[in-house]
Amino acid sequence: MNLSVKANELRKDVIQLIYDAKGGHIGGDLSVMDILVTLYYEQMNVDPAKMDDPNRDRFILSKGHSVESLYTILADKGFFPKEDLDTYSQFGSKYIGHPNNKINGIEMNSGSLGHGLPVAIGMALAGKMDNASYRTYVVMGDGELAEGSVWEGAMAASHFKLDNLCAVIDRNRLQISGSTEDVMAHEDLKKRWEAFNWYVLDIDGNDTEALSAAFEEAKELKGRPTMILANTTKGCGVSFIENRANWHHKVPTDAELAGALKELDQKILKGGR
Ligand SMILES: Cc1ncc(C[n+]2csc(CCOP(=O)(O)OP(=O)(O)O)c2C)c(N)n1
Ligand SMILES: [Mg+2]
Repeated sequence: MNLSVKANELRKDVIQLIYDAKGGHIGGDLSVMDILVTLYYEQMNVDPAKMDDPNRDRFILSKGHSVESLYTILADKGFFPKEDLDTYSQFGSKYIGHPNNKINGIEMNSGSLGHGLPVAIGMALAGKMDNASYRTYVVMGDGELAEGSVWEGAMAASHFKLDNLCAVIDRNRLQISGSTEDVMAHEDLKKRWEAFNWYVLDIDGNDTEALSAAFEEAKELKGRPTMILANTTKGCGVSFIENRANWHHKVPTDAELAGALKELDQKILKGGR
């Protein structure tokens, strides 16, 4: 499967979903898509019919506001019927604006930033104690790193030598109100995670081949958790959404919807990014 094409097809679904529901975190959905596609279509051992399998890989979308990207993947993979998403964001629907573990495929409620890494560490530690073979994956935002609980997790994961844990930071350099470096500076991010004794890979996070290679490398590593610094573009794939803080949470107009779908169709026709 061409993962870049799949990611752009799902970007179209995300934009349509947000347009129809008149709400959603579009910028972060588009930046994280290649990461999620590489995990769900290539890397992770998760089966929609076996979410009670103790050996399934665990996944937490800690930047829970990007749930629309996860929804389109789970629907496409058959975790629930695609029509369920017609109720997205409607009163009474379980398909709300942040991950909800009442939905097949979702392990943890998230959205309050800073909680995904600590919970993932618990899952990975439990896996070690049980001598289990599953791996645990967690995806965080870069703005999310302003939460102190992330750094408590950074300490704990290396303390417990959690080589069955792979974290990813969607490093799009924007958070809700502007540049991460203006709101709460993070650099030098690589050195910071290395100082906490993580193995750090610094890659192009919108390149599915680079992502595949990084996840494979993490699987081989022993004695330390891996952090993938996935350098992405917020709004990736749509020129007028890319790198603009005001598209963190915004609904496209009719003309913007048409323009966005057209840009993505052109990329799909070209067979990639
Ligand atoms: C604890 C907490 N504080 C504030 C928010 C509000 N909030 C939602 S998204 C967001 C910005 C997150 O930025 P980032 O992690 O960089 O996400 P991305 O750029 O990938 O969308 C904030 C502050 C929240 N969800 N949780
Ligand atoms: Mg960000």
